[in-house]
Amino acid sequence: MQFRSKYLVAGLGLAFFIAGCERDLTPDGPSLSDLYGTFKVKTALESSRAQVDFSAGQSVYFTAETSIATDFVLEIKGRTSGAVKRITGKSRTLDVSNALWQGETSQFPTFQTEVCDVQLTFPGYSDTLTTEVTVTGKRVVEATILDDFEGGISPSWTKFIQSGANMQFNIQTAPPLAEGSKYFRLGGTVGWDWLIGMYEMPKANMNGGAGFQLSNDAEKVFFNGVFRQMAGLDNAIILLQLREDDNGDGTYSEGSEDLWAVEIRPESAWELMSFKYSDLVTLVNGAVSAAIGNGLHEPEKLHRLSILFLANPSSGYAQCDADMLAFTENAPLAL
Ligand SMILES: [Ca+2]
Ligand SMILES: [Ca+2]
Ligand SMILES: [Ca+2]
Repeated sequence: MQFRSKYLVAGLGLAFFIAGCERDLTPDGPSLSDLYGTFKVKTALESSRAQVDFSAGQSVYFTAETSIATDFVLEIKGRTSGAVKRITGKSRTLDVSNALWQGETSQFPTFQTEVCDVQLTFPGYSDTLTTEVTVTGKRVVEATILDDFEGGISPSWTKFIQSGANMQFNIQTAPPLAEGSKYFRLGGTVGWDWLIGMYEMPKANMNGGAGFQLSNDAEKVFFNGVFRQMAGLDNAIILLQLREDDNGDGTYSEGSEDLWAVEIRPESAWELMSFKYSDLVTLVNGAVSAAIGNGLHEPEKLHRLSILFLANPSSGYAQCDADMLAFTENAPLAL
């Protein structure tokens, strides 16, 4: 009945007629007055709380109201980090259902504890609404983290690096950042082999030897990482390999047990990529092939994870950066 009182006040008899027709035509859809009125901001943008501690499980939502349903772009920007969270939609009102923020990032880096400027715009209209919210605690990542590189390169990795030219495989801190304040650089020139370097995380190095402790449901397990490639280059391949101890004898038998893989070819901007375990394939020289082992995706049998950094040996220097390598369950990682 809200629109009735609105139009009674406005004295628009015609609107009554339109609204009456609309109810017959689209009983469940938005009212015509929501769609075809004159655009006007009715309630300013507000934050549901001035301070939000994501580490304590808090979240924040934003409210605003316009006269008609319209496309909106809500952008939250960290004043210190430059991190951006973007929420888009089409509605007459912003509320907890369509403007909720739980500390995650749309555009890296991740948010710090900092003041964030919040801006609401409406494509096609000039109105810009603003407010602020202060992050007092960072989002807690629910994941089995292999490495976030914040403390250097984890000692749990074993590595093999070719003796090529301009070899990297080191920690970087120069912006633009991805997660936190450090990330890992893979780079080098190897003129005689596709392999430039390789890092492996054996099960024996995880959780004091207890292993990765992943779910046995391959539909629910995701490998995640944030990656980018040096601008102007496109020759790098990050090959992720997951070896399974199919027969449970404690070792991986080359050539007779499953080896799942995915090739990652990052763009120049940081991107969070997630791969569902059950989508991983067997690759032989880059081509999808028949499974080597029992052919079952069995995350609980993961024996070791390998990250191979490759490039065509004739293509010269190759370089990628990586951050926040982690497994998640039930959903891809959100940072
Ligand atoms: Ca990091
Ligand atoms: Ca085995
Ligand atoms: Ca298997």
